[in-house]
Amino acid sequence: MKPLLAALLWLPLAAGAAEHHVVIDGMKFSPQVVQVKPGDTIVWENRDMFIHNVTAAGAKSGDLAPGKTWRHVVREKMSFDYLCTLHPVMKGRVEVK
Ligand SMILES: [Cu+2]
Repeated sequence: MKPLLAALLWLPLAAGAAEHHVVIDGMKFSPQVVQVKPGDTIVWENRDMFIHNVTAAGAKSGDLAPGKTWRHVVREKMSFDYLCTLHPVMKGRVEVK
């Protein structure tokens, strides 16, 4: 994504924006479904002993080593499914209300 476009899409954290945590452990995302609002931040934390990633069309964490976290600000009112491309059975969903 071009820097200008990224800047235009970036929304300051509005009052009331929340932070949601998804733990990656035991080859699972939990909670598997997270419900958020635009402007909220989701933090994925890899507590597993393996490398995992969070991958969707508009959200790509890159590979997360054990102990790493990845923060993602939800900018659009659009729900999406994601998976770990290293272990495609690992799936999750972000529901944006
Ligand atoms: Cu994985």
